[in-house]
Amino acid sequence: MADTTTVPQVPPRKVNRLGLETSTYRGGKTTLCAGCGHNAISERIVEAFWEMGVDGSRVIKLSGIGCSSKSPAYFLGNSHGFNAVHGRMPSVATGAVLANKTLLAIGVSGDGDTGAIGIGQFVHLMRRNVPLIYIIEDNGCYGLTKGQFSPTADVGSTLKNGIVNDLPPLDTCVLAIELGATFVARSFSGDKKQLSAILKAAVGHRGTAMIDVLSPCVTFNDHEGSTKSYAYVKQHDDVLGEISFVPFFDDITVEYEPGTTKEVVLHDGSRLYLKKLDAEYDPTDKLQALRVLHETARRGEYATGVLYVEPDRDDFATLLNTVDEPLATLPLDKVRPSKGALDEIIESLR
Ligand SMILES: Cc1ncc(C[n+]2csc(CCOP(=O)(O)OP(=O)(O)O)c2C)c(N)n1
Ligand code: SF4
Ligand SMILES: [Mg+2]
Repeated sequence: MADTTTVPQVPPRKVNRLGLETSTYRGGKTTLCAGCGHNAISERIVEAFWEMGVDGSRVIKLSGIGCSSKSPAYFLGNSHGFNAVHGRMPSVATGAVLANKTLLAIGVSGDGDTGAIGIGQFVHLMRRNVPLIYIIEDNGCYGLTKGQFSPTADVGSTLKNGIVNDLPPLDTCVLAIELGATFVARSFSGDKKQLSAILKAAVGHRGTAMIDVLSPCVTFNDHEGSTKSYAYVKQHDDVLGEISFVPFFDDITVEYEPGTTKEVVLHDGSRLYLKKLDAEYDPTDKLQALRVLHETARRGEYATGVLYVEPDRDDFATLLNTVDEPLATLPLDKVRPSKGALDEIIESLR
């Protein structure tokens, strides 16, 4: 009798250019609240790093303290990690990338971690153009300590118990542009397509890529009266443009209409395409970026997209001319003067 059993079809494994599946880019199971915007951001990081074919063993993840700062535990499980003190991640990140130029660094902070206790460190990180993707998971509150207002909470927004915020907010994008960051973007945790394109472009950038991601806290800041809730952001999101991103290892085949799309060549040869709403929008124009941010803020809106890019400035490690080889693997004779050289110095001081 003929064999009628059919062999079940196994779908082909979807792998990236390193032959890895997305599962390699995941981390531990999240302990954040279900629906927290921070979880969606971790998902986008997993996707973007997988799509870019980043080697996880070359990545260092850094963070401070907060629900947001717990996120690196939930992505890139095969990478190096350092959970710093509250607001002090920038100095640890600076040390790490100076000691090892071969690392790709990604830092996750919160609006409290960055805008309150860590504001001094943030300022110097931005002006130094440290090669680091710096993500602020911005929910307008201190989620981990039960939802107090953070420095990015808008005037007039309310806590769950009705208390009204009467202090003006910091705009981290305005600050980053003013301070010298060379890639500044804002997105929304619920906008998969835009956030994914921005993250991929940030991976291709050499210098500080500062991304402020509006990320509603569903437990303490997703109610009426909050300007960082899902409903509010969806209604007041002024998208700057549709972004296409082509990694440098792919053929550049993206279609775009001349005159409506801005092409930006990133440091590693990757290209970022911004489809502009406003034909005048040029992400390399610093003054325009600041004007757009101020104008949208005045209307109670958030401009989202890549707001500013300066692809050609030297990053901090290049500026300091640090060695290419990681300090940890440099042989002793390269990091310590020989006895003869030391004796000579001592002799010259007599
Ligand atoms: C030195 C120090 N001060 C205060 C705290 C308490 N604390 C922990 S997290 C946090 C705020 C976190 O807010 P944010 O950075 O916005 O993160 P979120 O939890 O909202 O994601 C504060 C004040 C601390 N851990 N260490
Ligand atoms: S408290 Fe808020 S910020 Fe923290 S995990 Fe829950 S939803 Fe997210
Ligand atoms: Mg917060």
